[in-house]
Amino acid sequence: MEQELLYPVTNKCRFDRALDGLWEFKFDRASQGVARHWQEKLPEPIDMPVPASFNDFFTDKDSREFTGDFWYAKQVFIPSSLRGQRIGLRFGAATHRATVYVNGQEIRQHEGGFLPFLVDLTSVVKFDELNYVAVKMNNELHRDALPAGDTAVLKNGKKMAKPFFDFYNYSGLNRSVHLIATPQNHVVDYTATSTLKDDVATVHYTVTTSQAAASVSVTLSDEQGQVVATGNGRAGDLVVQQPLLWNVRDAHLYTLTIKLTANDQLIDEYSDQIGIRTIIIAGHQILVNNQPVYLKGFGRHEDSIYAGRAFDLNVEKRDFELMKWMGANSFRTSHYPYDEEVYRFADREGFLIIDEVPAVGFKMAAASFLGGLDQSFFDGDWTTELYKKHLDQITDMIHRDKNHPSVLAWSLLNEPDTSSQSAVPYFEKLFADTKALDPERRPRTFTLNEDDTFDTSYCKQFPDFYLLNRYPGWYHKWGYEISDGEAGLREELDKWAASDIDKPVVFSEYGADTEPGLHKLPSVMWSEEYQIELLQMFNRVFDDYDFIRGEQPWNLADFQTVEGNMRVNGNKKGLFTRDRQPKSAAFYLRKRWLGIDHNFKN
Ligand code: CKX
Repeated sequence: MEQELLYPVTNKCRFDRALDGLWEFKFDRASQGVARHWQEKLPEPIDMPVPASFNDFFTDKDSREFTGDFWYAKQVFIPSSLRGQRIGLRFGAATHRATVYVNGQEIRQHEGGFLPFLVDLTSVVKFDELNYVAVKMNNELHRDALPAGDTAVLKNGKKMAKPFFDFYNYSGLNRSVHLIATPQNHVVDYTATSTLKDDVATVHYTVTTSQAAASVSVTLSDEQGQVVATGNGRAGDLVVQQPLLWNVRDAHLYTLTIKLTANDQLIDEYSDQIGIRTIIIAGHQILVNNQPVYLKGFGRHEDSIYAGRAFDLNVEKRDFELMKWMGANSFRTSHYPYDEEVYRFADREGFLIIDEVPAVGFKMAAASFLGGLDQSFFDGDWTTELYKKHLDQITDMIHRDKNHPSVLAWSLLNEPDTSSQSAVPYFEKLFADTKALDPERRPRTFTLNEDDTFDTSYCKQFPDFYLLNRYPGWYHKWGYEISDGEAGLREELDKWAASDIDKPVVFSEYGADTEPGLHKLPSVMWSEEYQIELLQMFNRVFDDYDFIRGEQPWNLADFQTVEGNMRVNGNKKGLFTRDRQPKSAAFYLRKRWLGIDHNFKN
């Protein structure tokens, strides 16, 4: 049960209840909690909302900046109506690591702050009673963990997170915790991949069940609820005549229903929405349903005022309305897999997602105000342990997100240091070990940071298409030198153009920190006018190179980071402010994007 990641549903055979609300909470500064049996009852706990990061609720800096062990707990009533079923707790995200206790017993540990895990408590449940769920968590950063960083100990003995990445180390139960129950024999997982020929689609499905017994039947229904295809067995093909395809910004979804029966008795049922579409990289084109697409979108963050990195349905709805207003059609889950609701939004709205694991900070001294030493990250003696966790999280991300039509590609790292030969063995193994994880074999890539150019990166041979993070006009050749920045960018792109590489290039980051409301004529950096001028420069360049097949400026909205002499209460490169209001550049870019189709350059 603990490897299962299917999205929880309630139906005739399954039970699902979100445990959102106030939980008990306590910092464990001395890591004495287990020794003091906090797993049986937290002493003098405070209230803490879930889902939420704990950091920004506090008014004292020691609590906001807390780094170390901390605990959540909740009394959970489990009705006897669930007796005989598999009982589990599904954590959407526990950042960054957690040990779960139920009624004082340790059940399971998990590391990875941005992907779900299941805790099987069938053997310890007390029915028709309150069960004490306690979660010991830790948010320390390490070089052999994702996302990478250090944990310093200040002279006053307090620990402090030193991230090698540019987003605040928000921690806690950042996504919902669900109490779930499934039949003993149940659907553990399914896959659905489509092929198209003329006007006929074939959806190849596979179903995994927890026990061999029982027969499997599958139906595919259209948006009107009409059954358009049926299948029997744990694998098969569902043939759909004149399918309503899932297209970019024109999404159509089908409902796949899987039933487990024995002696004509329904044992288990699981339904999910899928889309019929294909994804191919052909030369420097990205094809969806054999039609070229041009990505217009954003790098984003799960970041909002008060709840930090928690998933907030309200913020997500606003973000999708803003992206639609912009005429966008895509985004990257920078720099970690987002809450599953985000992918369901994208499935319904026809957005393409580049799904990214939190392999970020794999570069020492990514920026001066971030910690780190001056050596190649992949020369470090931490890479063996890191690799295991890295592959684990890629495996879980693909396992969780593989059936979403919105998922276009997998980003296996953000801005790793590939400017030294020592990175190559790590990448060779990573791209080999992840090749067969996705039944649909979607493209795999990673973002190249601005120091890792056509000339300096040793890892150009690995991506199926390129994601370039480039900052002329900001981190180099800034201000009045921006024209030299443009020339330098064109110089690099001319090398890509002249090379024998024929793959799509997408600009996955470019931008300028912009203080909302600061206006200057003529422009100066940080002003709204400068942000527009910088975007104008990049757009001029994009339109001159046919192999550039996408533009995703950094970032959709301003977001919180560590304190630093280059951060004014966070990163201000958003097209929108942190409370989701437009800067002038949003109107400029909207005009451009509403003027170019989703199949621009074709
Ligand atoms: N790239 C030159 C990663 C993002 C940061 C962005 C920035 C850097 C740019 C590196 O997570 O926010 O510094 O704005």
